[in-house]
Amino acid sequence: MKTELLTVLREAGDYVSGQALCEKFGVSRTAVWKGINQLKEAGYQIEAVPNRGYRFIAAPDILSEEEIKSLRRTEWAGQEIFCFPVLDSTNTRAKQLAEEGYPSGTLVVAEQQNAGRGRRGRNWESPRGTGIFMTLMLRPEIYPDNASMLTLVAALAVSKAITKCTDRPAGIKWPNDIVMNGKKVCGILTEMSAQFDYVDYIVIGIGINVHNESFPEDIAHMATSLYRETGQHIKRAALIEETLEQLEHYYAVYMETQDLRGLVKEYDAHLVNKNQMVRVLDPKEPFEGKAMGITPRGELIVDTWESRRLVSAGEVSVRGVYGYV
Ligand code: BT5
Repeated sequence: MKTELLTVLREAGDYVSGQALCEKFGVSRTAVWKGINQLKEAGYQIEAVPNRGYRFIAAPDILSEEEIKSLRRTEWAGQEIFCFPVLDSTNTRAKQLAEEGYPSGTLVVAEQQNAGRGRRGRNWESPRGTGIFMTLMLRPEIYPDNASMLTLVAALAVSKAITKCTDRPAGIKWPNDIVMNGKKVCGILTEMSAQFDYVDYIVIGIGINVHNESFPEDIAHMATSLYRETGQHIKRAALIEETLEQLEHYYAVYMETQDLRGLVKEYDAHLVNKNQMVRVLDPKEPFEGKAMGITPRGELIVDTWESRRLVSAGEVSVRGVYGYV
């Protein structure tokens, strides 16, 4: 009921009479009144004027199922939403839901993570209320070999969504970092459960720094937030919705060929490493070269003095020769 009330009031953008709401939901006036009061208690500003009805004024920055669902314009992403005040990691929870049989497109969101994870056992700083910590679970009919490209698909979606919500450019540092003014504002962690020739499920974990005013000393030089970049506190639920919409779009392009051939141009246009000198931290043999763009399989093309090398995500990290980018 709260979700439906919110959706109707939001979409109306004007007064909706108590009577109209009663008729729409087939409930009593008292039930509508109670629903409105619950929304107000949750922090929504809703005006009530006798003889005119209720009017939506503003939403708080909360990550509840109602809030995200009332903004939802997607077809499949986020059809099922689970919001938690605290989790160890949204990726871990999303994997459990996948094991329990929840459908493709299920979304897990947390206000805080106690054990937020980066790649290869690294940590993701996830303090309460500062950011978006979310994981989308998918059950794509693809070969396991093609799955790692979904990280790049998600990166493109997040960078586009950030630009739409903030009006500022957000680039991609290959393969999974979103960068503003040379600092990391978002990281993506894709994990998979697969058999030899098919994928059971994939979870795409996305961490976006939204309201952070500062960062722990060890990452302060390379981390930033949307607030630090824009001076504005944007609404996280709106950014989640935008990200899911963009993901649906780019995912559809990816699924046409199960690779990135339809997205290479757009990805390269966002690639902050492009034409930059990079250091590839290959555990066998680190090397340096100039990043030229990506291949249709999502590898980074690096020109060294001797040859052109293709770097696969997952195996290595890439740093700028002169700093993080
Ligand atoms: C990533 O790993 O960038 C993937 C981060 C994915 C986080 C999301 S949050 C929702 C979901 N649930 C999870 O448990 N994880 C996902 P990687 O490329 O390995 O980068 C990790 C490194 O980024 C760390 O070693 C730090 O140097 C730095 N870092 C940690 N927290 C950060 C933050 N909040 N902002 C910017 N940089 C950070």
